[in-house]
Amino acid sequence: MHISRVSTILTCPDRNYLIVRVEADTGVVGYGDATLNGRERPVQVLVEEHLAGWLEGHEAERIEDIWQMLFRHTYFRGGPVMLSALAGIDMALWDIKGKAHDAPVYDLLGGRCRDRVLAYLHVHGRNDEELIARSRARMDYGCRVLRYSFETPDPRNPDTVYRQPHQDIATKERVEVTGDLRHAPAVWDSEVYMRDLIRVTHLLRDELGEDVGLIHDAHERLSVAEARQVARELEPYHLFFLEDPLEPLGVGALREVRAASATPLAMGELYNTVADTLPVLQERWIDYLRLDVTHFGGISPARRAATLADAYGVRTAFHGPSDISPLAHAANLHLDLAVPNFGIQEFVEHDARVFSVFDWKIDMSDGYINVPARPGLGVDVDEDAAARHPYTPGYLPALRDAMGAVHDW
Ligand code: CS2
Ligand code: MG
Repeated sequence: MHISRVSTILTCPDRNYLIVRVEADTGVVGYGDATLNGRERPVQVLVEEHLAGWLEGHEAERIEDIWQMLFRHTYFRGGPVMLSALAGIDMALWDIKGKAHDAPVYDLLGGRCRDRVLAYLHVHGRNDEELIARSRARMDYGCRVLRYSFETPDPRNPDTVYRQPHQDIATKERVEVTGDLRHAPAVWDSEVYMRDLIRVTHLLRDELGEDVGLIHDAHERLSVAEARQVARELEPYHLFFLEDPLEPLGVGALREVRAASATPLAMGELYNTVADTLPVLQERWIDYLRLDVTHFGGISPARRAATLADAYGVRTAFHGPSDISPLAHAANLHLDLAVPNFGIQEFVEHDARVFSVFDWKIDMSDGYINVPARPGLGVDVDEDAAARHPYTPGYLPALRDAMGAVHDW
């Protein structure tokens, strides 16, 4: 079975998704996700103009060989654009292999280590009442672990609200999709946020009790001293984990956050290569590795990194936001079933419009996802529907502090 054609589909049923389509000479078609939020076009050009031609004629089942060739051949390797392109190709090849052998991808990865997948959803509240009510609704739905975010009015300036990024679809107020960078940026004050974080966490524990796992994403907005303080002050509320207390390049400083507190830490959604994960694993600075399968080059390298993490007692918590497509979410779930050191799966529900393009239904009950036993990744793409939703440029918002200086978003 040889690759006969590689192409891309850029579609915006709700937000932008870049799909890589690989066709084999047997007629089998595989799809993979190559979406890089806000930078979709460079990845598309890379796949279509630089990689597709080389792939055509290659044996479709030699996934690792193809991956190594594409990764190393550039010489100037790495980075999110390159690794997202590779991810789209890698996922599509796993999809083809599964379809050709009539097997779900998790079977090709060694088979299921578990029957179902523990997942967490986002919950966002614009005020305390809404946060508590929405958390209770999630718990009534069966959720065992919640990722909470909230909004804090500035005590000195009531017109200003500090809020964390979130993708709580039900609030219909996602902070992560804006028009463009010329729009008035959001503002940020870490001191006000930190004070409110401790207050809100206390409130949630009081109101929701001990039987729900709590996750908070600091989204790389804190300094080392702030991260240390937050991790320590959150300790009494025993979070499931505190996510991204520091930006990824500052990993060395994680040592200090680790030393300051027993709060479990999670990191990894901005890593692109296995080598990026080494310091945090080797030093055991984190408890959960949160790779984004689409920005990490796909299923093949994510599997390698999970194996490495296992050796250091670190579990997986793959990134599952709505800015990657159901193809990537499916890839996550196949890995979740197959890796021994699975921890938890982030799962942001897509807007209903997304399913007009991606035919995929998962069943979540009692806080766990049951993965359907369909061949390949198990997601079908309606290419005509995708064509009806053309690409619409969109970017992440920008964040500035009270002095007007750029702040990590
Ligand atoms: C977030 C993401 O899900 C998460 O943990 O950090 O929503 C992130 O903000 C987006 O993927 C950015 O595109
Ligand atoms: Mg995050």
